[in-house]
Amino acid sequence: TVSHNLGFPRIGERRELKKATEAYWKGDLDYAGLEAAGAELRRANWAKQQAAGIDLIPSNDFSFYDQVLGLSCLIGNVPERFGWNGRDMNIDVAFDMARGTQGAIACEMTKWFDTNYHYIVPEFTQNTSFNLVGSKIFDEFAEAKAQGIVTKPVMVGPATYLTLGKVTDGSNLDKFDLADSLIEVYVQIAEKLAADGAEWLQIDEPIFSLDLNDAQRAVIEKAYARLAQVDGIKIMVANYFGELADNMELFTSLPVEALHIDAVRGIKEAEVVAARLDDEKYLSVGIIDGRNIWKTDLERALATIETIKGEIGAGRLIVGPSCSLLHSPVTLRSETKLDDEFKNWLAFAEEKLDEIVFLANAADSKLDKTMLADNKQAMADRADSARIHDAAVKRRAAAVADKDRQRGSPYAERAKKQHAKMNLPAYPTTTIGSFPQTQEVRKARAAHKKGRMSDAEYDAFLEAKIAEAVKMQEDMGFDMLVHGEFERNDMVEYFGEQLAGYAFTKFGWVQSYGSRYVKPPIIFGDVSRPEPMTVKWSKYAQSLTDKPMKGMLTGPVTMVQWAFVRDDQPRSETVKQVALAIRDEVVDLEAAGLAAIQIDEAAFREGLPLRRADWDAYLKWAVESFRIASCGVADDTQIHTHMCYSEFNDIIEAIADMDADCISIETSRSQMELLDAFVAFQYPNEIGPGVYDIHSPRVPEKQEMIDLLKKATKVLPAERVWVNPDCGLKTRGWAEVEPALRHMVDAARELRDRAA
Ligand code: THG
Ligand code: ZN
Repeated sequence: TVSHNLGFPRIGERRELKKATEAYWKGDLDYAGLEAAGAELRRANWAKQQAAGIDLIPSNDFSFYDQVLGLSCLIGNVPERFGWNGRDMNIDVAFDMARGTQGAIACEMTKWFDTNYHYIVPEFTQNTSFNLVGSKIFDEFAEAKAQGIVTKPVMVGPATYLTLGKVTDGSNLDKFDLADSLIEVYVQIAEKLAADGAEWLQIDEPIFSLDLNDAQRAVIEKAYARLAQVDGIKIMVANYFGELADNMELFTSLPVEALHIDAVRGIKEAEVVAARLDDEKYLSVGIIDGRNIWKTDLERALATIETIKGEIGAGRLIVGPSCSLLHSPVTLRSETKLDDEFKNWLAFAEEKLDEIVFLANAADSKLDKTMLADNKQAMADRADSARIHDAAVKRRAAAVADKDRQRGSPYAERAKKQHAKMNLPAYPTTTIGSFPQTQEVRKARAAHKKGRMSDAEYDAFLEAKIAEAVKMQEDMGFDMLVHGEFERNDMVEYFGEQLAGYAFTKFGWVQSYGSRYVKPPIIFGDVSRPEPMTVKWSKYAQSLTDKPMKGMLTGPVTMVQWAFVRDDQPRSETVKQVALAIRDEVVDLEAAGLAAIQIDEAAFREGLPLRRADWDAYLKWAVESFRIASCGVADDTQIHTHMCYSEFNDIIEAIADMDADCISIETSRSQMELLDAFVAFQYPNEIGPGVYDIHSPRVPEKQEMIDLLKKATKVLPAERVWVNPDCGLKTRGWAEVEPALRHMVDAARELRDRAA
């Protein structure tokens, strides 16, 4: 039995990758220094995996930015606007594509399947050709070999690559027609790796977890029939993030030496796949959860492994994680602040390696009895720990009834009361909530956290920041104000820290995109809100102005989507508990005099299951949870929500069902294209189509925003249109934000004047 890993986190135990790349971008570290930092991370990761006893150790799982971008560079797929010479590949080309240059806007980035990891979207045009111009995959193989390890190089597969990219030249190019030339480059890569001495090549095709069309199936069939002709290297095709479902037949008939399945999300199918496998193939059983942080129930996992071994024999059995460990934090060893009982329930990437090796050994009759006994004890401790179970929370969740998911009156009546109460003008102006998190703000938070700034000093600091923000918004002429969220770190971390049932790590970072990482909270138990979380700041902000202040909260789906979630109850149950906790906060904000409350659901679309068959069930509980969170208020309290860049067409009905009084969405990048769904559906409530693209440092002119608003009011009733930026402003600087917001408010005024 072979122990196997699909990928190891590349960020380092102490975010060394972030520090090196950001220093390189700033000019504080030269290229040699950057390469040295990368080489050290790779060396350490290979050494760790070797020491743990992993047989099949990955290479090319490292990247300074993103592995999909890395593939684009390997095969020379660089958009023309970057002025690349077509021959010499280096890391600066990748960084230009990821971050943009003076003359060329960055490539788009979007979520990697249903994770919080973002990849750089490949671009295809009628001029696209693929050539093997990079050497990273070979260099890293050689590097590991010099370290005494024959690794298994990893790359994203051709069908997945074509699926994830988009045609950008407006032509009618069918991107799947590029398959033939793309496949030939894969053949060259496989041949060269074979010549270099590689035994295995892992090709990731997670699109097997999606509903596939004929074009995708054709690419898969062609690609692996062709790659099967390459001698001297064994190919493993990996599916992860879901079941194979109706792709089972196609997957199991691939003419390759090994298949990897996600035996966590696809546990129901694992034995079926094993039974269908022909006598030649290896099966990699991804039974250790690469997406979560809980210890595996080793006894249960071993039972599955034994059954599969019974089907295929130990000689063809491979044991691994469900997916790359990229999505797990690096090591529990650093978490010296977590108490031992809790820590004993967890396994991060390093600890998962031990679980993999345990299972592979056990399958070969080398059972580590001590480890098994300890694991059983940990499972039992966690299952009936008093820290997990809160009878009051469970009772309350069970008692939720229709009336708790219903506002007092329909939107039309609520709107009248809200407008009478707040007396807003036409085209009311507001922002999404956060203002720039400046060095000053970050420094103060860090000083407070380290005890160098007292609670009183920190509170005074935050009050001063809020007062500045309120004054600035009043001066500019905003109609609905926000307090600016200076007290918050991450929008899920801040709330999680104040909720019962949540835990926090100190170093549990996971890459979100490029050098940006998040530290997802761990939801381990029944969730409740012991005390108000934001009321103090919102109430203070409201006390400074006669204009309506908007309370700012994160919605239940997003709170759970961006956390590590307990695996001992359905996700929907956890979301419901979080919804009730948020509801308590909403009701308290209303009582404190806030006339409007925004509940952000930035990750609502991201939580949508990968397969359509699962959508309805998700949307039902996702919408219900928003309604539980928001429906505790009177008709004249205005509920807002916000969703980040999303494909809304598929879910517009569900969005309307959420019944927020107003939704703000990203539309400016697409020149209002995303509004189409709202128009076609005749979205009944108020909408704030973002008119200012906050993802760019560019300051938009007043006239541009007037044009966008005119476009919007052509298709939406003017009396239901709000004026706001695309998204929160926390990642921007005041130098851009201030003029941009002035232009935005002026744009709204001009439209208002013209209408009058
Ligand atoms: N929070 C969480 N997930 C997210 C976002 C978020 N996923 C989608 C999107 N927003 C990703 N965007 C970002 C933007 C900035 C950062 C991370 C993800 C960021 N991180 C800091 C860093 O890496 O320096 C660390 C975090 C901090 O300082 O608080 O800036 O907003 N959960
Ligand atoms: Zn947003």
